[in-house]
Amino acid sequence: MPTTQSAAKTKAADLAILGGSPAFSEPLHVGRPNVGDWNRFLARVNDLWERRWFTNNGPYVREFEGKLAHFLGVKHCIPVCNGTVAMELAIRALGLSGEVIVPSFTFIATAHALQWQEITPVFCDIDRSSHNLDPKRVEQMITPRTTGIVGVHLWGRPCDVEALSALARRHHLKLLYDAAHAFGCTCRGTMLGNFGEAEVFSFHATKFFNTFEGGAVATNDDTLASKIRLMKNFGFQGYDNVIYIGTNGKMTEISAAMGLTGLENLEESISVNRRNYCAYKRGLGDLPGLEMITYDEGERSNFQYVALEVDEGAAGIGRDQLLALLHAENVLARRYFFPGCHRMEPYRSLFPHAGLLLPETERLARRILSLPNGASVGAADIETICSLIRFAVEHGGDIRRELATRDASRPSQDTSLHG
Ligand code: T4K
Repeated sequence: MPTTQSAAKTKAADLAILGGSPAFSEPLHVGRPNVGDWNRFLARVNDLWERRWFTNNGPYVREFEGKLAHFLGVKHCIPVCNGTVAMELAIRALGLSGEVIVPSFTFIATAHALQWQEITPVFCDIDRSSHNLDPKRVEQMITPRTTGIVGVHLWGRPCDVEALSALARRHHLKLLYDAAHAFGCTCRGTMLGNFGEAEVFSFHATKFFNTFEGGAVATNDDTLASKIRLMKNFGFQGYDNVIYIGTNGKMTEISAAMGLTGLENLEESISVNRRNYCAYKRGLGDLPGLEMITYDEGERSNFQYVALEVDEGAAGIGRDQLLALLHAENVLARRYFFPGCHRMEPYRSLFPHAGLLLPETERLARRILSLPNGASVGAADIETICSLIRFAVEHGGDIRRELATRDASRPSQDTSLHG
């Protein structure tokens, strides 16, 4: 557990980036895993140890599968080894090819899962307030080669599922959702996992709910579900009979044991995230130039992401300066999802002008900052983080001047950070 160390900052020179002591003695991460009850997990590990059944659709994976489907109210929720493989399986099972429309403002895995199968991700711009695909822009990106749309429920906030399904129907396109952030979230009261042809979850360690590594494909389509079940196990039907092309996408028993334990703790994880989110909101709400994402009170959300937009003009400090300042204090905030997939390889070489069609994506990528959340972040930590940010905004001018003086005297120093 990180400990708050140094006294509050009273002048710019107290900041760690300008030579003061860091506010935290240990790094405070954005994605510390939420865990359930250690003894419940250990009991399951003992069982699987005794049973000598470690993978290949073992009893814990089967139990986990049933509990996931029940929780989501979906017919099938097939656990797999990670969210990226879940995406790849769903994309392949849906028969996507040619071009698929996808946001650029997402984790790189969304685009890679397409490109990996030689499908062209066509990057589409997002809506300024929802940060999700803008359906009007999606329609403009459709060509004769388009076979599908992949929407991402970014930060766990649902895409405009009605507009996207109407669009998909009208143009005979398949609709898949990357719901990596959205486990336990609803859209108009229905759990995400029930929309489009299929939806994909990530249960990676940094997600709100984790199985160490893991993921799942949720669908109400029986045929699609049986295809995915075959594909995740090399296409085996029975002992010696392969009836389909497949890969190894299986979840292990120890991951399922972690998932079963985490499910028992889900409501607690949500309430901790929500408490933290509200504390940030109270601590930062009135600062000029800073806007935290909001969650719809009428929906269920997991509150995992505390994402902040920094408007440099109004805040008096830029996003990257704020990030450098926080890192120096041991607050490892992240620029999820800077710089946008279209500015990463191979896409930036393949589509060097993609940015011209992505003004909202580029704007958000310059402003966004994700702050630490989860069970390992306490109220005192959040108070300290908020007071650091408040100090940065209130003393933006002094900080910029002092940094400029420092950089001028140490021209070889690079204060830029890795995204
Ligand atoms: N689609 C979307 C929209 C996604 O966001 C993701 C994954 C996927 C698809 C693909 O799903 P998976 O195949 O991953 O299941 C992290 C995660 O690795 C990635 O799963 C996640 N999105 C993405 C948003 O974040 P990095 O490169 O930021 O991870 P890393 O190692 O820097 O960790 C983040 C922070 O968490 C660090 O400050 C350290 C801390 N941490 C990390 C791990 C792994 C811990 O405290 N404990 C840990 O075990 O990508």
